[in-house]
Amino acid sequence: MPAVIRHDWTREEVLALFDLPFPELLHRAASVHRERFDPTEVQVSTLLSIKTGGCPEDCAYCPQSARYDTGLKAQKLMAVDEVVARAAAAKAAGATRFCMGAAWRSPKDRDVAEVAKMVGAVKAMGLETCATLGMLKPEQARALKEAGLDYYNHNLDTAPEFYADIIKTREYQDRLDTLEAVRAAGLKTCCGGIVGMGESREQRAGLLQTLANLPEHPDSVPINRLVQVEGTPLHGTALLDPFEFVRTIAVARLLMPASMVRLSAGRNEMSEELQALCFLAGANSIFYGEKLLTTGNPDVEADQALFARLGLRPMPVVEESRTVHADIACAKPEAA
Ligand code: SAM
Ligand code: DTB
Ligand code: SF4
Repeated sequence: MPAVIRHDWTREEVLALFDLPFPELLHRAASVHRERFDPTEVQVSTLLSIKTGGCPEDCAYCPQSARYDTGLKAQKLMAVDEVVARAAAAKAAGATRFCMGAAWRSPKDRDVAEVAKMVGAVKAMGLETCATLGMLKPEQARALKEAGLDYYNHNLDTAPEFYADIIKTREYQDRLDTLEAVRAAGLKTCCGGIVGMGESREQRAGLLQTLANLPEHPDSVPINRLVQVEGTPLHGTALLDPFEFVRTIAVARLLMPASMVRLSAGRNEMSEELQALCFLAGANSIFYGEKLLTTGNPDVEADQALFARLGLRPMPVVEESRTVHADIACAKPEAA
């Protein structure tokens, strides 16, 4: 019987998982991973920044905030044709999901109309579609769903109690409201956060606890390790112990057994051995392609070689069956 899907994790329970001896934690996470997934399969998503820089928000980690001098050149929204060409290249390289990111606080309705055209065209190519455009109103989420959007990425970023140290221009509740609008529109959610921003272990546990106690577990959970960009307030933050990063992945896997746990930003600064440990700890998704949004990611050839050395394969597009599987597991704990 696969591990039960829970939404009532306490902070103490999550911290107790973090505190387990490393081999015990990895064994448990790897076991839970195998209950619902083939551990040799890794889902591959490619990112494209469709609107870069000049963002009014103050997210202390972000190179795209207009408030920090990071040397980034702001660019206006990309033309639909160019996005389609980039999606075709991603598909040819082996990606199955294409994620379009925009440096907006929230899109205007005319922006949503333009992104809807991109979504429709990318979907027609047989790729899964994902967008991350900032805060959404319910009708905007519905318009994107109608255009063929599969996933919407909107991160909680960190624990509620650390959030105000990182972002002051919008509230934690705003993020929860956008996630609610996204779920209500019938979109799948991609929601995670960033570690290595100077938070404590208790705050890392708080991020994962909040994600797991959402009304539905996010379908994808990106765990980003802070990419330190010169000019941002978080540049120079003490580096997170790599084993603590692996623990974070393992606890995410244990708390959200049916979700894709994505080893996200920060891979370019990780050794291949560390990435392999993350796959062992239950990570089963990556960003694939030379660039994340504005910063570097491992080359496609390097990732293909790593997959070959580890015996990993790209995961085929997951149809609705996985959702059904997750629903079955959502039975009340007492019925399990
Ligand atoms: N502007 C939209 C928003 O904030 O929701 C969408 C794009 S924003 C760049 C998407 C996510 O990228 C952020 O929520 C954050 O988790 C992640 N991110 C941004 N800069 C990062 C960095 N330097 N290191 C790690 N993750 C980062
Ligand atoms: C997510 O959680 N990580 C991605 C994606 N969602 C949009 C973004 C990472 C951005 C890293 C910094 C950059 O390249 O600008
Ligand atoms: Fe803007 Fe998003 Fe960057 Fe925050 S994370 S500054 S909202 S692009």
